[in-house]
Amino acid sequence: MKELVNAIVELDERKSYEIAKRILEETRDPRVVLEAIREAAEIIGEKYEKGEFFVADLILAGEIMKTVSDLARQKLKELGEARKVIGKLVIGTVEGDVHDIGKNIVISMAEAVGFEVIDLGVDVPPSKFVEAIKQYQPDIVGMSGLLTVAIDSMKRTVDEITKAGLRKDVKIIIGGGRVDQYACEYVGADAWTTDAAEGIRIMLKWMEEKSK
Ligand code: B12
Repeated sequence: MKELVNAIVELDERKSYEIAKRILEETRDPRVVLEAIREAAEIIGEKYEKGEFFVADLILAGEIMKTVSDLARQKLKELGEARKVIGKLVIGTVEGDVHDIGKNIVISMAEAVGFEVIDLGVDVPPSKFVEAIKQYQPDIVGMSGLLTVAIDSMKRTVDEITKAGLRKDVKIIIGGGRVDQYACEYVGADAWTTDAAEGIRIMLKWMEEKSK
């Protein structure tokens, strides 16, 4: 795994792709690759903060992480194929934020455990979340955001959902690097996480409670 983290941080796309492919062939465990992406993102974020990396590096890093996570997502899809639908999830990256690598990992994991997922994409305004809840009647709404300003977007989105009279119909989970318990309470969400696997566990628990 360390080898993959290093290759991503060195911004070597070909090497990252090859190592990820080898890990998936040898272990058949996409979590190893996803964990490497997480670790690499932390290091890249720190380098950006220190001024060692620039926006161009972030863009390249984003592309490499996307290539590698697509490989892991493909594997997750294969592993989850035969499952029946257990619930419906509407998810999007909130308004003002275009980071979507984490969101897409959550989508793959959710699909792998049996959720039907409606992906609203990135930079999603509150009104689009509201429309999607009316149209698809999901059990859960997931909001992703990595920028500090995304927290306010999440709050505006939850407020709009409440104003539309839909808040009681859905559970809301927020995720991404900037969220914590304080943000969760401020936003008015039901749960928060910075880890996709934990997010899936929370969603599965909600579906289990609902089916009782
Ligand atoms: C790659 C990257 C980019 C790429 C994004 C490409 C893409 N398609 O997503 C590009 C180049 C576009 C980009 C742009 C910018 N970025 Co940027 N970016 C990053 C970087 C390096 C990695 C993000 C990433 O993909 N991480 C890997 C994924 C797997 O992690 P994750 O998203 O946290 O997701 C995990 C969990 O949080 C969780 N999760 C996520 N969402 C959800 C949702 C739900 C419902 C659940 C359950 C779970 C969940 O599951 C995932 C897996 O476990 C981070 C650094 C960092 N440490 O995060 C900076 C970072 C987020 N970016 C930053 C900044 C400043 C910017 C720019 C403003 C730069 C600029 N000057 O233009 C722009 C903003 C553009 C915008 N409007 O959104 C800052 C944010 C600072 C802040 N506090 O606001 C960071 C933290 C870098 C830094 N240290 O300064 N960026």
